Amino acid sequence: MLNNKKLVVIIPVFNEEDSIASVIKDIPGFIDEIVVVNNGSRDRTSEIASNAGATVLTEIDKGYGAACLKGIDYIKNKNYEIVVFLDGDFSDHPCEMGLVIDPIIKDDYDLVIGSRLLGQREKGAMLPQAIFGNWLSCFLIRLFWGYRFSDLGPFRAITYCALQKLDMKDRNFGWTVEMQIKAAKQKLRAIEVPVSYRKRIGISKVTGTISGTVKASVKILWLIFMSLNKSFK
Ligand SMILES: Nc1nc2c(ncn2[C@@H]2O[C@H](COP(=O)(O)OP(=O)(O)OP(=O)(O)O)[C@@H](O)[C@H]2O)c(=O)[nH]1
Ligand SMILES: [Mg+2]
Repeated sequence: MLNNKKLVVIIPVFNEEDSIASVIKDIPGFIDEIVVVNNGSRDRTSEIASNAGATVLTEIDKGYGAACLKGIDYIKNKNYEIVVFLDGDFSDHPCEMGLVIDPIIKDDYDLVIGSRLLGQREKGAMLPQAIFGNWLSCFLIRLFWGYRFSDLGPFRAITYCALQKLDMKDRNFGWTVEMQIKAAKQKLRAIEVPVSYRKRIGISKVTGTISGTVKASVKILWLIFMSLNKSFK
């Protein structure tokens, strides 16, 4: 609870047994519930997350977005006012959570993106393909919808009310860009704050692999261009 607002964190994970306990341990005490959504990990991620105090859910369908959607479904009727999304690989600094929540609490923003491009990055933490892909996506969002972002970073906070309005759909790599496009289209009050970023613990699932990078890039660009179509939801 912070300023009388109930807060929840949703963490999608897939085989993150080496990092998930560190992530949970560094989440500030003002967070009311930590929800870890596991997608068929073949390691001890669930057990470790549960022992560290998180609520652990299992999503059968693979995919980052599918896990986030499962978390959103779980929190309905729980009266949370702010939802924070965070990765489970310890690349982001969970102790910086106050930075992404502050603009909502103090200035009434709807959505806050933690920008790794504006913040301190450990050398090699973001690969060149990720930096370029993020730049291109943000350039296109600005061109098509006039909203200026510098990153599609996973560490972000949104009011529950805005999240419901966005009616998120993407079940894999398009999740972060979908949220930003819809925020721009619906003219939500959105802002970025600098966040720190370090090399992940454990094995990369997305930008550190060729197949993950290709699939994510194709999906993100497809979603951006599809979103130009007014009837695309
Ligand atoms: N639930 C779920 N989580 C996933 C899936 N794929 C990736 N993740 C999680 O999503 C987060 C981001 O994946 P990463 O492998 O870190 O991808 P990345 O940040 O682009 O690449 P790195 O630079 O290696 O960190 C991590 O917490 C993963 O465990 C999936 O299919 N399901
Ligand atoms: Mg990562």
